[in-house]
Amino acid sequence: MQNTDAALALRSSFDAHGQGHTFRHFDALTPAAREQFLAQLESVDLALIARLARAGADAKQDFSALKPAPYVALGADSTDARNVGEAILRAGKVAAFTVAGGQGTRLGWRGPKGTYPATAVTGRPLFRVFAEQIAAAEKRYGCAIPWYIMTSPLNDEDTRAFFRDNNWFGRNPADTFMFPQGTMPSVTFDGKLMLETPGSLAVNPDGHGGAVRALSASGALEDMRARGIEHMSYFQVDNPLVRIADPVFLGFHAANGGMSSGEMSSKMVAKRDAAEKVGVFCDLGGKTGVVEYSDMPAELTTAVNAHGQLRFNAGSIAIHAISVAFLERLASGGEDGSFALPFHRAKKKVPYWCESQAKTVEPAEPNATKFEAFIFDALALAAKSLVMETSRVEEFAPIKNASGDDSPASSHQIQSNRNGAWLEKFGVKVPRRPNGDVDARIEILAETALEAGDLADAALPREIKAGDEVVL
Ligand code: UD2
Repeated sequence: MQNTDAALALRSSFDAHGQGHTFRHFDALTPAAREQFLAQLESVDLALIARLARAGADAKQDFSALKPAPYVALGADSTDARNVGEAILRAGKVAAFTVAGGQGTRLGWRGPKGTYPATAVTGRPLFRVFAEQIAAAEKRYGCAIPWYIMTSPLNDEDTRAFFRDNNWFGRNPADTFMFPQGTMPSVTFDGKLMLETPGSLAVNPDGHGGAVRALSASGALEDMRARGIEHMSYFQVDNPLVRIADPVFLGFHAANGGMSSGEMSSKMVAKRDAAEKVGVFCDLGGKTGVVEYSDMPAELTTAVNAHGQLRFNAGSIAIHAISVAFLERLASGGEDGSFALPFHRAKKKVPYWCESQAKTVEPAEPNATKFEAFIFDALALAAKSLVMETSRVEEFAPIKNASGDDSPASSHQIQSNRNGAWLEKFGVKVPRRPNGDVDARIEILAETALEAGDLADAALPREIKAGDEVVL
């Protein structure tokens, strides 16, 4: 559209919003580069950026009335929930949904996070772990569990190639649906859009909350409708212990206040300690929601009750069940736009085009504000929501950092601890260190067992020795 009226109109609208500097190098670009840049600029919602930039640092949340959220405690009677969950799985009403659009910068892995070798013995990549679990659940419930994966424009191509190279992990390719999420421009601390190169803006993936728009825009929601899917099992790409088709959780969710009326439900674990970097389920004036760890005031993060336990203890492990009807409602934004997820702001180091050096520069200090939407903000918009407690060792072994907490090493230990505990239930002797950790590497494949009880039919060793590597 270069040199057309539309291009001129776009330029003057950027001028009018104080963002005319983005056209600084425009006239020196090749025709093809101009065309590409104009397409990117056209997708920017200038009014939204202006509003977000104006909201600025003063947009502090009021936490004075914050209370811990209610939840279904570990050990609650789950027989009915399991029956409901198994019924909706058998009826083919459940899809899996992975958010895999993050940049994985903390881990320092050069490919999409889902390609990271995650398991304790065979080093199965995260995507394979999930694919095998979905396949085992499909077999058990005699249904298809279509798998939707949100990538980002930065890793979409590599993610698709990984699935192609691995022959879709033996599942029907038509049952895996990938789509990239959207992006948001980063802005300087005074609200100016930034150039990453003379012909492109600095942008970032728009957060996992971007899933709402991307699920709708990609046709994924329509695809779910056509397949008769009613609920999505939502999980992050970094947790190899996630239970994707958990009948108990899906049952509690779907039967929340009457069959099929649950809109969004979440799993929680008791926080490891006050400093653990997980959001916390809270009662936000009568509605359950998550307050992210970085937003929570320190005095609330560390507050303890009369028993000396953390008062805000319900850590979010980012596992949700979400109804398709609710997502459709969210995607439509509500008649007055009040149903849209808010954007959170974070100060980050964003590579930018340095005029004096005439190249893209990685800043040493945060130089920009990134805007991201979070899926858990949808909880407070749900008519019916529920939080269910689960055991950390059963379901949460995320891989986020290269070392220390939430690292490959800590994840391997938790995986072995979980698998050791499963084996002990069937009388297998498992070596443990004084701190209780299993002193061996144990991997249990999804085809062998999706939960501890499945080991009843498996051929098990009598004893595992310290330092053994075992795959079952
Ligand atoms: C997330 C939660 C935290 C806790 C923790 C549990 C947020 C903001 N915080 O922390 O409360 O539940 O997980 O492990 O979610 N992603 C996208 N697109 C994006 C950004 C992220 O798909 O634009 C995906 C990413 O690939 C990953 C997940 O979202 O699967 C979490 O992202 P993160 O690593 O930024 O979140 P984290 O670990 O700080």
